[in-house]
Amino acid sequence: MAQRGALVVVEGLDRAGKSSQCELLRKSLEESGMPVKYIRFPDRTTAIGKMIDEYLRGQSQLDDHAIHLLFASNRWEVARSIEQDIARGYNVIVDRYSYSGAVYSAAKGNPNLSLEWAWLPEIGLPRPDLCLFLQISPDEAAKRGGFGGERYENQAMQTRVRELFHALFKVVRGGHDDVQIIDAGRSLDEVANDIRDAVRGCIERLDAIGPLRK
Ligand code: FDM
Ligand code: MG
Repeated sequence: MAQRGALVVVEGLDRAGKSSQCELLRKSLEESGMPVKYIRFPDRTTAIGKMIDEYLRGQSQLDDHAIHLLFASNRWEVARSIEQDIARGYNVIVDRYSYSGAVYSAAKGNPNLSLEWAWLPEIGLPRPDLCLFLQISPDEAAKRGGFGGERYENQAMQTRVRELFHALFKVVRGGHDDVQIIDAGRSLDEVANDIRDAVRGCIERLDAIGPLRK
C-alpha cells in the first residue's frame, strides 16, 4: 500500500501570508510529483460555513459559544474526508485549523470562554503531523495593508490572538504536536523555502510517526 499523506497545517495572524504560502507549497509539492489537496477553514461553502460567513461579515449576531461550536463543527463535517484523503496518499495542506479555532474565540475576552474550554471540541479531530506558524510583527502586518472589514480584524484582537497562539503552542507541544515557528516577515521566496524544507522533512518522517493520530 502507498505511504499515507501528511496533514500539514499553516497558521498565523491576518496578513502573515498564509494563503499565498499554501499556494506556493501546493505547487512545489505537485511539481515534485506528490499528490496534494488544499483546504481552508472556515470552509464558507457548507451550510455551517454560510452561517460562519454571515457572522464574520457582521450580518448576524451569535453567542460566543455558539459561533465557536460552529467553527468546530465546520472541521468535524470534513474530518472523515481528510482521513480518507490522507489514507489514499494525499498530502493535505490546511489553511487555519483547531489552533485558530481555540485562540480566536478565547481572545474575545468572554470570561466564560477560556482557552481550555475552547480547545475541547477539537479533541478527536485528525491531528496535524506538522503545524507551521507564520510569525509576523504588528509593524510588518500594518505595512502590508491595514485591516479588512471583518469581525476580529482589529488591533486589540490581533494582539490578544498572538499571545494566545503562543500560550496554546506551549500546551500542545507538551502533547507532542509538532509546531514550527516560521519568520514570515521575510520575502515570499525565503519563507516558501523554509516551509518546503519543513514539509519535506515531515513527509520523510511519516514512517516513524506512524498512522494519522487524533
Ligand atoms: N477563525 C477561523 C475563528 O475564529 N475560528 C476558527 O476556527 C477559524 C478556522 O475566522 F479572523 C477566524 C480567524 C479569522 C476569521 O478566517 C476568518 P480567514 O482565514 O481570514 O478567512
Ligand atoms: Mg481574514
